[in-house]
Amino acid sequence: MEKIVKEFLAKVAAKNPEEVEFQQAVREVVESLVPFMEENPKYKKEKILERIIEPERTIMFRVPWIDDKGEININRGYRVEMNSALGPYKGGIRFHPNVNLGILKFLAFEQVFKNSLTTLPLGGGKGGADFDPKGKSDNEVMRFCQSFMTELQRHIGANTDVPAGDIGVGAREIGYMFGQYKRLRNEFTGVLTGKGLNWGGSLVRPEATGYGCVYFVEEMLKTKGDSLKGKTCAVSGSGNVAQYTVQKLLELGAKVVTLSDSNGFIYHENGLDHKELQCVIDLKNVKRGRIKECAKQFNCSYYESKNPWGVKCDIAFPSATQNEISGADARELVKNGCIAVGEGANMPTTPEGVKVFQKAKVLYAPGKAANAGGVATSGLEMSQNSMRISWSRQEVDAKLRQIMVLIHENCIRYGGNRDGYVDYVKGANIAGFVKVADAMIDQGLV
Ligand code: NDP
Ligand code: 2IT
Repeated sequence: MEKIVKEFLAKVAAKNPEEVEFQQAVREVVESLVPFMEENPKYKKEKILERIIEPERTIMFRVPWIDDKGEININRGYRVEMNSALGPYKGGIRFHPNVNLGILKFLAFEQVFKNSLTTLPLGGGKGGADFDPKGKSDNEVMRFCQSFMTELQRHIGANTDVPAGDIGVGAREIGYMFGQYKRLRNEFTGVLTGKGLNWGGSLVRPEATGYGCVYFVEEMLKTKGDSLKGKTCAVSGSGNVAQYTVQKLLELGAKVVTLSDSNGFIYHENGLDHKELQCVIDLKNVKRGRIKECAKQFNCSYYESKNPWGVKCDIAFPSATQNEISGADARELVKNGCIAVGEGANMPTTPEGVKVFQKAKVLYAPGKAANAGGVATSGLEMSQNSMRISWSRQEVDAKLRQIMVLIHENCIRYGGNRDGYVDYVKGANIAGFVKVADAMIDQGLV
């Protein structure tokens, strides 16, 4: 078995050199799937694994724009249309200076499995640009978004490919991109999700990734007769996912002791309260400042150039970026008594870190299961757009909750071990794979 995995991964590495994050994401999935495929030879015969790692289409394009000084800037834009077996390509857009093809291919690949897990009819894709929104004026961000969409619009559509937000892309950027799409195509359709509430957005979409992640962790704890009440939680990041993870945790009686950004983290020994969270939301979404600025105001500590994984906590919620928990960080978390991890971010734990958590029997929920609530609610936004109606907050939240419960059940179905430990990685990978693979077989050699 190990030989098959090794040979397969060697081919992937040779064909996609330098795309280290993509290779990492493929490796995790292949390690889960090869034993399953040995028992189900039809997938082997149909070469599903070989097909599923190759994007159906990759688009790369020039994005020229003019900054406030009148200078010309050039960025590189991308859309990776990975798999449309289950529905239109669906997945976020990331604006971050480190964006490259390998990172977007890893994200698009993970998205295929995640979207399959949601139970909704969604294919998988991801896009973005190596644009850094930090320090840019609203006008600069708008000009960039308009230029980006001027090219992207010819490749997407409500029934073709439906982008959304991700790192560096929130309500502001979705607004600018939607406006440009509408202007160029002269049509008002649900071509993007995460839209404003007045113009086709869904209630609970902004909160959905964080809320969903907390619901998933709640389900994991339930299997041990435990709950979130009174648990000390460490959260990383301070953007969309982190903010609403904290909000739901506070609602459920947990204590949140950390938040971070790419410069450092704050440690709040007594736990953040709702008022302080509101300050963070305002700081990050309106003033666009640094998390450091909260430390003085909240009378708590700030640690420059450090991540939060050295603090004592019961549960970790990595909600910033890929590979933010190393093997050493995972060992530190386990040593300090961490019993569960809910990945709000995509692939935030290194392969070594994942092994540490699993060996210590930590309840470990990989991103493609734990953070699927965001894209699931995007799927609900698409349904509402198609029907031209809006569901109430309660309706959307109930559907989101139900989807997270279903994903959790599916992970147990495929990932439950004989000793009672649930391998959520294996469970999510196999459960996500089966639906896509069967659809690909049904649809012939495409
Ligand atoms: P935001 O842009 O709103 O926030 C990102 C946060 O992560 C910021 O605090 C940012 O700090 C920090 N961060 C970003 N890059 C790095 C880095 N290289 N090192 C350290 N910190 C970093 O993004 P989201 O909250 O939307 O996304 C966070 C994660 O969740 C990502 O992995 C994303 O793929 C994932 N995700 C998002 C979903 C969504 O619906 N938005 C859905 C599912 C997953 P700084 O401001 O300093 O850059
Ligand atoms: O990683 C993700 O699932 C997202 N950024 C959300 C994608 C979406 O289409 O809502």
